[in-house]
Amino acid sequence: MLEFKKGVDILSAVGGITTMNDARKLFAQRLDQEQLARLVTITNEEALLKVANAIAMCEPEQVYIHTGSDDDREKVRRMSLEKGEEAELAIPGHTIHFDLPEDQGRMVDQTFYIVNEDEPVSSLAKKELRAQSHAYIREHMRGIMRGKTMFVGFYSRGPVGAKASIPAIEISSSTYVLHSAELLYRNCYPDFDAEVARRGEFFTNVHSEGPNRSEDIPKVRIYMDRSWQTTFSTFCTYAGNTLLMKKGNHRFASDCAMYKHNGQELSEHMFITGMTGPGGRVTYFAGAAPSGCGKTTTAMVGSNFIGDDLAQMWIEDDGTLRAVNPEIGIFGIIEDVNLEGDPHLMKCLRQPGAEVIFSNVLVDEQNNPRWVGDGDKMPERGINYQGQWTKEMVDVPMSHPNSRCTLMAEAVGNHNKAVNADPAGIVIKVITYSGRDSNTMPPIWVAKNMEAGVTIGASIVSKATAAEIGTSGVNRQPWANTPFVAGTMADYLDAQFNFYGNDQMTHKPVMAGLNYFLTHEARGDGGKGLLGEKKDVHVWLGWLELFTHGEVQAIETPIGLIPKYEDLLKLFTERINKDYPESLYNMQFSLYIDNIIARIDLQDAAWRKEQGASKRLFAVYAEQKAALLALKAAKGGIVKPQDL
Ligand code: SPV
Ligand code: MN
Repeated sequence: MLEFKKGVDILSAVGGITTMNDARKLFAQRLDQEQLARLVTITNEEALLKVANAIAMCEPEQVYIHTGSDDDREKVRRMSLEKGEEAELAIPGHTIHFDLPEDQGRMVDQTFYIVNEDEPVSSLAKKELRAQSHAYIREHMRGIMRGKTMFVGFYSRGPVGAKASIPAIEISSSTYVLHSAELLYRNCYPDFDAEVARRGEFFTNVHSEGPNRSEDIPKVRIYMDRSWQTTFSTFCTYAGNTLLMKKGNHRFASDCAMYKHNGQELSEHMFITGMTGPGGRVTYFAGAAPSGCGKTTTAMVGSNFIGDDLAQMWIEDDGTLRAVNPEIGIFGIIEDVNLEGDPHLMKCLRQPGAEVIFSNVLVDEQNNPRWVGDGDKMPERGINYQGQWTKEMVDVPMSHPNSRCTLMAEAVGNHNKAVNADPAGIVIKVITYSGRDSNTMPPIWVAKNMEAGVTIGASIVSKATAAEIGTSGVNRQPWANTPFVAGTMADYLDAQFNFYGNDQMTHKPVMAGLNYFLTHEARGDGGKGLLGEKKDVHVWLGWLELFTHGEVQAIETPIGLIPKYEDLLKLFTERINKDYPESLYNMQFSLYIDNIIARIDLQDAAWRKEQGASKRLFAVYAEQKAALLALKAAKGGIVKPQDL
């Protein structure tokens, strides 16, 4: 169990401001008239104390309240160029930002949950005792903004007024961080007070890049104070480590879902997208995938793209599962983004019109951004995050594999802005889970019931990617969300069962696994590489859309329901005009029973180490394994769909 507001409030203790009187005195000393006038709009005392303590702790030369106005946005963009945090590229509105070579992904080894004595946390998370974090922050964050301007912005993680939207304050000395915040989140300065009153809570984030030098990298810390819903981040700039309104606050939102609204809400690492089906109906999906596994691409395949990273979900009074996107933009991996697989996004990246921050790509001699897999001829030379790069440096990729593009979702052709702005939320009818699995699960399998659906999420395995520094190998990635869940895995599993199993949810979603990463090598047909291509996602989602409306039948297997060949063939033709031989279908959808059983055994063993993990999960594993063994005895180790 997590207790809120327990232990020393570190921001307040280091800042030393405890009364509104002192806060107002400090504002009068540190803010000019214009900024003071802006702060009048915010009356919530808890929020004002947070801001006052951040100022007292960081000691900036100036404070700038970002109201979200066009003027403020322009000012931050301009300052970012002047400071050199960003530089202009050839296309107007496009800029480049470089993070230090050591700061190219989430620094998992330097990211900690601040915990009170005896507070249990996830076995997959790093924690530090409150006293130690307190000492670190006191030593390294006091005066960290001397000579700099502190920016303070008030945001809503979701449409203002939506049940699961949570307000947040972003405080940083980095113009790049604030520029990104404005592209990715809804500035809700005029509504902030009302939103805090409605939701009864808000999150606070304090970041400073400090001198931004490689030599300070050992001092990088990314702290999440769960008890006080406050993050601290120092000596780094990569948005995943600094713009903590994203993953830092996603972690707090997960705490809220587990410990304040258990069985009523979930905070997921999921895209949200709508697929158009027969008669023009739009069916909305929410799907989880670990970082770097095609979540953005999948999301953009939809006819009504909403978001690519996060979903705040709840059960509405009418019994539907609703979700809002806490974001309004994309901080997407850019490697392998090209015209073929990502036409909508490519338009934003290659043509004028959208405001885009490119990070850690190569800038060529024409001042254009270039990245591995962009589909163009490789440039001779350019500048990347490590400095000069030439084509001869064959062992050094021109762009970092975790290079990113930051832009507003509304710039993307198929984004549905009105739906993303609706506080009523989006009715979600399909939930998907995926990972990088080269040899086991088929491209789609649908859970027979909610318990099996929760089990699909609990059993994601995936290969490590460049989004996280210091990870390698194939790892368990339950719900693709465990890097962001602080509570114990057993608590999280319960929260999942309680949510999907809640009787109030009378309109249950279809729950399915997805896997795009099966290889020829694993199926032994002599070919090389992936069995499918990016655009096949249109078919997988298209089939799920039909299935959800009962318009295609499926084949029953021990692991769930799989599509029939004829239905997929039709969709391959209709949706992407592509040939789909039955031999490929057989490679993709035959059950490789030993692999599947090995996967179940691994999951079962791992979950048994989690104290108090729900028996419901083990029951699903046991049932599936018994059915697989029976099938193997009857039909052999590799079973074709036609033989089921
Ligand atoms: C991810 O890595 O999952 C991202 C980017 O979405 S980050 O902000 O680093 O989490
Ligand atoms: Mn993500």
